[in-house]
Amino acid sequence: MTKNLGLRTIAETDPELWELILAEEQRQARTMRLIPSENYASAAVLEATGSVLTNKYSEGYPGRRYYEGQQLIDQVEKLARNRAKALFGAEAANVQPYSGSPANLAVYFAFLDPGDTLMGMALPHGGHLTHGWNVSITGKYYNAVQYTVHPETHRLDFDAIRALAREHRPKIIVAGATAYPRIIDFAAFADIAREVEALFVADIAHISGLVAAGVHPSPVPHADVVTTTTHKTLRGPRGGMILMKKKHRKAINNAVFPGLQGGPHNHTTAALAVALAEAATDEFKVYAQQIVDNSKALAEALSERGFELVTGGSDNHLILVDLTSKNIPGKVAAQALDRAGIVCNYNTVPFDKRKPFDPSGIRLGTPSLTSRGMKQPEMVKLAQWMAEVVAKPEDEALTTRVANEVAELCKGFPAPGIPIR
Ligand code: DSN
Repeated sequence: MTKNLGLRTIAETDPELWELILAEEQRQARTMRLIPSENYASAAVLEATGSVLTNKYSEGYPGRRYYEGQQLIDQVEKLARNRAKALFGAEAANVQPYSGSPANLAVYFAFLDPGDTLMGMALPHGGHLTHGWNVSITGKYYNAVQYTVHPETHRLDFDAIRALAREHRPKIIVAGATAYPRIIDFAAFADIAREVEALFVADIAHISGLVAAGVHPSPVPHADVVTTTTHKTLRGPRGGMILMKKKHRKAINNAVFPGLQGGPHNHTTAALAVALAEAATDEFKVYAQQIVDNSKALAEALSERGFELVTGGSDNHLILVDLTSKNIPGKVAAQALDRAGIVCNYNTVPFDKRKPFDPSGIRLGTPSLTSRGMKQPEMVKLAQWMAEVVAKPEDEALTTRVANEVAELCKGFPAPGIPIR
């Protein structure tokens, strides 16, 4: 008897797509993933993401919805919200943003009018598109003022940031980065924001897992609002979240819904609740510390092999390598490394002389490798492979040999959420 269409597996209904999923599973299992914004969600997080909660519409918030049938969804959203508040010590939380960009946009929508001044870190210096970069809606609808890192140290320069804030009197100051390898001093940002009477927003998308585990200082005591994605170091589903002081709850909630979004993605909210419970465990604290230890070990091993690191090292999950002295563009290096089973992304470095689509650097991060249980010895092996490949990017025999060695190493470190088939 043939099964009803709705009961068949992907393999039965869509073998072409199923093959692609299996192949991607293998790619993720056989390679060393160094993209610092990626991770392996746990089997439990994936299970919630694939649950029937995807079937439900729930515009509104728990207790105030525009659809009936919310008896269980309300409980799911409250669980996620309460776990977020407890984990980060926040007064209030909104777990509905679809991802980090909508979370940031909702915050701006709550507090800014078009043309108001927004101050954030310039994208080529490590900021994010939504911190006011010119091609983003946030750079087009608002008067965006962009701070950079110090021309020599390549670290945040609080004297320059303060001077810029005094000059432009922004309504919002954003701290946070996508390519900054050092601790961010949130108290220093808060002090500047207070002085110019700006709202202080911290975007901790990259580091929220480190903050949750206490291995990076938290902005929660200092910031009016904290935004984050949920799928990077926090290791949850793809999504976003906003933490805030209670006094901002109404404005932010109204900005997320009905201001910017429709129905929340309940399957994602449930998966976030799972991830937040995982992040509250001692095991996660050990994991987060190991991310940082691995990053430092990889940075040291790369430096020993002549790689020039922006700021000279790393105190978080991320390393930015300037390949100028190796005479190889970031894109050529990233593509050769990808062929060798080492997956990273090319990236601008501060004051880059090359173009963003063909920049001087590569960006590395240790969250995914650490999720597989890799430690300092594997970081040293990785640095050795990277040095070999970057020295001879066109050598196909070399990249094939390294890809095979990487795959062999990966077999000993199963990736969370990927079944061994
Ligand atoms: N796309 C993310 C990253 O790779 O850093 C930022 O949102």
